[in-house]
Order: sequence, then structure tokens, then C-alpha cells
Amino acid sequence: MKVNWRKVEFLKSAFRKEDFLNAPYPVFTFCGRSNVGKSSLINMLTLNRKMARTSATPGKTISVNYFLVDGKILLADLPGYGYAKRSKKEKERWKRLMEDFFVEQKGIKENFILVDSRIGLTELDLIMVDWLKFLKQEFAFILTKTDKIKISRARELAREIESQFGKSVILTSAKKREGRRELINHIEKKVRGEKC
Ligand SMILES: Nc1nc2c(ncn2[C@@H]2O[C@H](COP(=O)(O)OP(=O)(O)OP(=O)(O)O)[C@@H](O)[C@H]2O)c(=O)[nH]1
Ligand SMILES: [Mg+2]
Repeated sequence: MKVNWRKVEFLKSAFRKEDFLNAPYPVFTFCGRSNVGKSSLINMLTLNRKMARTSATPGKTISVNYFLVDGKILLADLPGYGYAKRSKKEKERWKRLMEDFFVEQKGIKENFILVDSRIGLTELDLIMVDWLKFLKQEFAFILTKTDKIKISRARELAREIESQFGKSVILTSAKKREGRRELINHIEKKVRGEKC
């Protein structure tokens, strides 16, 4: 399967379970703390600066945003967690939407948990991992913003996570466009049903 990663379209935002996309595409999700770089990574993958909206202030919009790559692969930009200024009501809404999403969404191949390389794994990331395991969902880790720290430190952090979970970690920098090929290869392998 040849995928043109530059060919991407925004399909929709889902604010409630009735809006989830029920289409026959393999789905890859981007999860992680607010501000970790989920939207930036989607833009980096598709070489599109403005497709997924990014912002310096953590997102208040709680929705699942779907992007279709080359009519073949669906990327779901999930609302971030851990934003301290979010109200209790908003946190509840996030939880409900995510619970509904992982139960209802068809075709999820893998969930990427993005980890800020300056911060490392947080308590909330571990809760997310446990939850995905409980739901029998596949997951993989991606380190983001590696341009912000020494590459040796990023590699060390990746090794720590790799030994903790027995999975390889993908290092990325949306700013420097690093890790793009590796992530694309990983996704395409998964779509083909190969182990990675
Ligand atoms: N230096 C650097 N900054 C980055 C990188 N990726 C994202 N950022 C910056 O980090 C901030 C947050 O990026 P987003 O992509 O909006 O983060 P997000 O995870 O989608 O955030 P929410 O949608 O609020 O959950 C923005 O100011 C980005 O420009 C990166 O690789 N390097
Ligand atoms: Mg975002």
C-alpha cells in the first residue's frame, strides 16, 4: 500500500459519541497531556502547517478531531489531559468523551501516547496506559519536542520507557521534523499487520 502522507483532509470534530466516525479505515490515535504536541505531530506527519490547530495555550476544546490521510488512514487527535485550569465540569466531560470513544470507535489499530521529552512520563500518562491495557487497546510511546533537550537525554528517557514497557519508543521533533519517517514506517507496518 502506497500512502501519500501529504494528502490529508480534516473530516470532522466529534464532541459527543453520536459524532464518532464510523468508517472502514484503520485508526491511529494521538493521546497525551495538553500541550504535549499532538496536533503539531499530525501536522509534521502530513507536512501541513495548519491542518491540526496548535496553540501555545493548552486546549480548552474537548473534541476528537479526525484527519484522513490519502483516503486510507484515519488519524484521531484526542483532547489532551492534565490541564490544571480546566474546571471540574470540563474534566468530567473529557472523561465521558474518552470512555465513549474507546468503547465506540471502530477500527482503532494503535494509540500513541505522546510524552514531552522535557517532562517524561507523568502519573496521568500511567493512568492512561493502565486504562488502555484494561480496554485491551494497543499503544506505543512517542517522545515529543526532542529539540528542546540534549539528544543524549532524550535517548536515555526513551531507553527508560522501553525497559519499563518492553516497547520501542519513537523520538520526534515537530519543530525540526525529526522522527517523521520512523513514525510513518511504524504506522504503515501496523496497517499491513506486521509486528513493530
Ligand atoms: N520546540 C518544539 N515545540 C513544539 C513541538 N511540538 C509542539 N510544540 C509547541 O508546543 C505547543 C503545543 O503544541 P500542540 O501541538 O498545540 O499541543 P497539543 O498536544 O495538540 O495541545 P492540546 O491540543 O492543547 O492538548 C505549541 O506552542 C507548539 O508550537 C516540538 O517538536 N518542538
Ligand atoms: Mg491539539
